[in-house]
Amino acid sequence: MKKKALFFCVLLPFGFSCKEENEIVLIPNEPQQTVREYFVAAEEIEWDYAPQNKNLVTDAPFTPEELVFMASDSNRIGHKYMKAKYKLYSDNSFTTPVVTEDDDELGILGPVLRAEEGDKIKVTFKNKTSFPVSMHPHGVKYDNNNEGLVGVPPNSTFIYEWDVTSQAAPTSADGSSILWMYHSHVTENMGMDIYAGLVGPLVVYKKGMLTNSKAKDVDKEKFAFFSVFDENASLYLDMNLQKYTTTKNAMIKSDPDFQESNKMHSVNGLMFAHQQFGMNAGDKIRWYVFALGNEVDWHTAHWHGNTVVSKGYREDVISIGPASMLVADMVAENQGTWQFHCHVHDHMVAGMISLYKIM
Ligand SMILES: [Cu+2]
Repeated sequence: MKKKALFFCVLLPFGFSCKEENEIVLIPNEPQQTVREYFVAAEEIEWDYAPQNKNLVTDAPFTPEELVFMASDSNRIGHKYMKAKYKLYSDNSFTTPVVTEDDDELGILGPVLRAEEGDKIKVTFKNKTSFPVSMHPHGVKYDNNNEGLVGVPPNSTFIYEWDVTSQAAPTSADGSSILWMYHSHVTENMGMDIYAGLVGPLVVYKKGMLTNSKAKDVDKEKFAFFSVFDENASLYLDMNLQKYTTTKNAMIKSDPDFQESNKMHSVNGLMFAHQQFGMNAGDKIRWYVFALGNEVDWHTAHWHGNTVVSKGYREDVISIGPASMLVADMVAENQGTWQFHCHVHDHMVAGMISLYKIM
C-alpha cells in the first residue's frame, strides 16, 4: 500500500479548479511469479511388472491362475515388456538424471511435478522414444499450444508452460494440496501412449504449503496409480511380440487368451505386491490415488490395517474410475505390513495388490 498524490479536477463555468488530494490507494505490488522448472524426457525402457518372479503376498511361486499373466513362452510375452517412462533430468542437456525421494515408490510413474497456487510450471520435454508422444496436464491452465494434444516428434524437444491459477488450487474444503496428473495424449494414438506407460502425478499446494517436496502439514506423500495396463493396446505391442516371443502366428493378436495374458493389473505398474510403500509409526501420510484406462479401470482401493479421511469422510476403501484423482490422509498408527489393493475381486487375484509397511 502506498500513499499517492492524486489530482482532482473539476470543470467550473469559468475554467478548471484542481486541487491536490492525499488519498490512500492500492498500487498493485505484482508479486514475483515462481517458475517451477522441470526437465522431463520420455524414454523407452524394459519394464518388469514382477521383478522377483513370484507372488510377494504369499512369497510363493506364481499359481497357474497367476501364470496367465506372468508366464513367458513362445506365445506369451510374460512380465517383462518394452514400455515408455517419463524421467527427470537436471537441465536441457538431458544427461544427468535427477534422483528424488519419491523415486523408490513411483514404479512406472513419471516424476512428481509440484507447484503452489500462483506459480508457473515450465517443463522442457524431450521425446527420446521412437513414437510421437506428449505431456498433457490436468487442472492447470494452458493455451492450445501447451495442451499436449500434439505429439512431439522423436528426438525433439518442446517447452510446455502451465499456469497454476486459483482454478487449479485447493479450495477451502480441500486440504493443503490436491492431486492432478499428466500423461501423453496424442489423440490419434487412442490411449496407446498411456498404455505404453506415459503418466505421472502433478500436485498443487496452497500458497506457502509446499516445503521439502511435500505439504508442510504431512510427514510423507505417497502415490498409487491403479490401472490395468492393456499391453494389447500399447505402442510397443509389435516390438514386445518380436522381442519376447518366437511366434510367427500373425493372428495371435486377436487370440483372446493372448489378449488376456497382456492385461497387467497393477499398482504403479507393479503386480503381486512388488509395489511397496514404507513409513514410520505416527507419520501423517498423504495418499494420492489415481487411475486411468478403460471401463475395467473402476477400482476400489482398499487399505488394510489403517483408515483414511478423504473428502471429509472416514474410509478404508475409496472408489476411483478412469482419470479419477483423489487425496486420502492417513495417520499411520497401526504398525505392521499391510495390503493396499484393489477390492474388485478379478483385479485383486490378477495382481493389483501393493503392500505398505509401518515401521
Ligand atoms: Cu480394480
